[in-house]
Amino acid sequence: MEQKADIAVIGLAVMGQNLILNMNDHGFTVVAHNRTVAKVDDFLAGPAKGTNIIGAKSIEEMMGLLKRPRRIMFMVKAGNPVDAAIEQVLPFCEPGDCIIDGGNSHFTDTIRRTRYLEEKGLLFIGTGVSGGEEGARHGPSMMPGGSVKAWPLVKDLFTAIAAKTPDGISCCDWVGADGAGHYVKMAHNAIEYGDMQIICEAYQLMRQGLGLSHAVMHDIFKQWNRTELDSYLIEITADIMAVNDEDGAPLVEKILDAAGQKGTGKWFSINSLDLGIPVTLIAEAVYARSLSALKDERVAASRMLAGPAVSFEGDIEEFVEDIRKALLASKIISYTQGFMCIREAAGEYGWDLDYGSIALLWREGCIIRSVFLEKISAAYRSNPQLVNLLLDDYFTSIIISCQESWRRVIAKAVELGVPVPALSSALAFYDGYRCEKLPANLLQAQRDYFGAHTYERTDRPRKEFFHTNWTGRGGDVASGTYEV
Ligand code: NBP
Repeated sequence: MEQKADIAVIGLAVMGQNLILNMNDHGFTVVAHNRTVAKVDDFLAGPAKGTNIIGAKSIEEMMGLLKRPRRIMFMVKAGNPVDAAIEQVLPFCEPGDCIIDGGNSHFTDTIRRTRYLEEKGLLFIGTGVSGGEEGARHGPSMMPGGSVKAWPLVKDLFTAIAAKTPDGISCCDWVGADGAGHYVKMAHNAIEYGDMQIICEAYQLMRQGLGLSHAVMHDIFKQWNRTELDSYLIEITADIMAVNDEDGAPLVEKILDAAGQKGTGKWFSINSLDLGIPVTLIAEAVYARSLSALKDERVAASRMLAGPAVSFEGDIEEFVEDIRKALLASKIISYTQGFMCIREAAGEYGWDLDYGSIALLWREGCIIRSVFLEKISAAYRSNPQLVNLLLDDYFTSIIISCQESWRRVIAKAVELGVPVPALSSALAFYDGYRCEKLPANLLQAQRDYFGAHTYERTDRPRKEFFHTNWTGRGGDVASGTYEV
């Protein structure tokens, strides 16, 4: 058997097929395999017809067609299917071969798999592949991590097929060891949750609060896309506003308001709790989807729980500009929180990450692509030790210039009874982060009062703990000072 293929891809669902066609376009010879073998024939007779793509009916045949060291990429459902696919190819692997998981795997699975395969003398990459079907076909954002020695084996192929920025930089670069790539992909998806939710809240304010038509909202989103908000998600929102159903009514209003989710936003929110980082906007975005899914309950509640009998009074044009600024400020908070969590994860899991490079990976080829990411990249490039994006001059000046509008929007939303959980939690975070003295002193007093949990004092060095017998009835024995 002639060993002529550069890479094998297992998994011929939407992502696998499109990625293979993309690789073929860039001159790589790909051997395609799928658990349900009939899909190999369908692919070769269909989308792959007339290309250099080779089909393999078995793992053994597939492995025999590969150049050495062999590169085998999985585009299969995340979870157990990845472990099953690993066990299927293992008997045919030899030291130095590289297995790549391009699905949305949880980063802890990728850490485990990297160790497992490295112990067997193999190399493993867990890579985020973003941008959905279109990204996979024409250039995804790619976030590879895993065995460091594996990067030179895939670098040319990955950087060739990935999306490019307008100045030609590939949206693919090595992220870091073991699960770092999949972690960053999870963070990307979670930020996407946040971006989508704040846009939806802006729409709700304009629809429910101001009563604007879809034609007007289409124009507003189009105009916003010519500002700092310039992004794929604002662009498609403008498009969506302009699409009417067969009867001429806006299609978006006929779509059931019950959102789905596949878990990456939830994973990131859970991880943020584990790391102790307040990723409040993204968590609110996840909960907003959960609340939306309670459709039947909400319909019943809407008939029983009255809101305020107030309607908007004021200058609509000025308020729309306030909403734009609230959106921009909240977006800054969302990315700030996302990068706070990535930074904490780097420390926790031992990854050496380049935050400026990560922001550029998302510049094209993915759902959160936006002009804004250049500014994040520039902030980290000029100060790699930047503790928090909010403290970068560019972001500080924007958020300060937006905050009056942002406060007016939240106040008005509360007055009108329009739910804006992500926009308002972003403002609460901003006010908390910039607050020198939070009420946690009282909280610590309460904890010490009822549970002898101890407290630190403002007039003593940190890590010295005190307990007070608040009632005179408690003892002097304090609880341990461990943190969860
Ligand atoms: P799916 O997530 O729908 O997975 C279907 C593929 O997994 C099929 O090829 C199926 O083979 C294979 N598979 C399963 Br299920 N169990 C298997 C097993 N035990 N052993 C071997 N193969 C198995 O495909 P997708 O939507 O193309 O996504 C692929 C990956 O990319 C997923 O991890 C997904 O989360 C990620 N992703 C998807 C998107 C997107 O927009 N869809 C975007 C970014 C990332 P079969 O044909 O024999 O059932």
